[in-house]
Amino acid sequence: MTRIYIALGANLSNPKETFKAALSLLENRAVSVKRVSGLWQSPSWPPGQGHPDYLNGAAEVEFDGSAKELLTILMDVEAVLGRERAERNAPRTLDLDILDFKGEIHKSGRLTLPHPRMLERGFVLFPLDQLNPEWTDPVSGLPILHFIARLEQDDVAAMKYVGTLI
Ligand code: PH2
Ligand code: MG
Ligand code: MG
Repeated sequence: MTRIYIALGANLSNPKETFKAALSLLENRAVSVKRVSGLWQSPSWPPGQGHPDYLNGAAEVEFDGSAKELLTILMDVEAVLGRERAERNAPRTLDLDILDFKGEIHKSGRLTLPHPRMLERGFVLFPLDQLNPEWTDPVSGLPILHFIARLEQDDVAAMKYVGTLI
């Protein structure tokens, strides 16, 4: 296990094709994709904005550089695949977030590790749990099941499993 996990998200154009393209662009940039979770569809969070549903997944990758170097690569791949940086939570063709980088804890302008809101989101926790049910939060040491059990029942019920990427 590399303990580098990336979240995939998209709610514009063709998310599944975008994810495939993103993973192959990552491979071209020295990010080796080890495993990909199943894909989950869920309403855009926060609710009530009328944005399209998201497709989400997660990938375990291997990478020899730093977390910041990985972030630069993720932003580059987002840009290549048409991501426009609009306001917060705006619909997007591709969102690549570092969830966990080898258990590092870090806070700077561009990068917060582990990902700040991941523990409250079923669309992050469900795919990560598929990749590694033994995952623990680097900050609290608590296991992923602790956070899954804390999710709102409505949010859990809205998570729809839609199969694998390939
Ligand atoms: N990402 C967001 C905002 N809202 N909602 C869902 N369901 N899935 C996401 O990945 C997501 C979101 C901003 O990154
Ligand atoms: Mg995000
Ligand atoms: Mg992001």
